[in-house]
Amino acid sequence: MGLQVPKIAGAPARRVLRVAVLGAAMLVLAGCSEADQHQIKNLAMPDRITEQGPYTYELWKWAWVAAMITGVIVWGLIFYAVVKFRRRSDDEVPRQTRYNLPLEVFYTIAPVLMCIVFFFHTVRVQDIQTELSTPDVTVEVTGQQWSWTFNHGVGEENPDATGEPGDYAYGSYVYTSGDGSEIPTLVLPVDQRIQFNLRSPDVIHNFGVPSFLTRMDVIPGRINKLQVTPTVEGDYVGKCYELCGVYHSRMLFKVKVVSQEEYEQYKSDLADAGNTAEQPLIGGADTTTQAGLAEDDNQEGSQE
Ligand SMILES: [Cu+2]
Repeated sequence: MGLQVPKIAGAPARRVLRVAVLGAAMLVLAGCSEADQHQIKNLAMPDRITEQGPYTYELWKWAWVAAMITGVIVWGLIFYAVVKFRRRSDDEVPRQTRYNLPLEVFYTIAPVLMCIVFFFHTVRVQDIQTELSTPDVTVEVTGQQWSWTFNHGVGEENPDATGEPGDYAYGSYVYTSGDGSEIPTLVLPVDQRIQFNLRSPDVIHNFGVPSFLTRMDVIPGRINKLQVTPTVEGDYVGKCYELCGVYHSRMLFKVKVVSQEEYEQYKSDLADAGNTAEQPLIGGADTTTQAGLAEDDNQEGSQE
């Protein structure tokens, strides 16, 4: 209705316009592949594959709902004001000072209430994501410039171990470590509560798997602990979420959630390959190579 079509062209031009609009709409819709539709349904979040993931997703979803309700109210008020208080004659000057007490009380209290509700639910979900209970499996993870080392324990687990040197959860370990030419794989058993003990020998990294819908900083000098329970077998990806230096982009890793038998098999394959250690490789002098760099161009970091 608001579109200006040249008068001389008349009806044919309108038809051309209609076809053009229809064509454009079809193109846009056709651009929505199945993957896009899946993304839209997920509100741009990855599929949840852990017990803890859905809590993050629900928080995200309801934040969207709150934002939409706020949007509808604000848009409604804008359009109402535009129409109701439009200028009706050229020399009309509206009264310059005016207020509406109920409206002002509303737009002071509503945002405060929203912040309180958001805060409450954010803390609730954060508590769930950072909760530490007795783990079924403990994996020692080292984020070193510029890759990851994953240490899997062999034998009985001591769930009360602190992870401090001399107090590891297992008596011996098998490990895998990535470097510039190889992206490491983190293999995990399904339906087990897994604790990641996160360590860094150099700078702050951040351990994250999008499908877990959680992540945690990896900070030199301390052990950060994160627990998740993967519930869906499959292949996923993970990465470092902290801009940690020049080769930060190399800090990718693969995640494979497998059955308990496959997990045991994986660990014995690592042992057969000679990747065994009495204590987990936690970086510093223990990290085998300065990942990603040639021997002679080592930078200060994990080889120290
Ligand atoms: Cu990093």
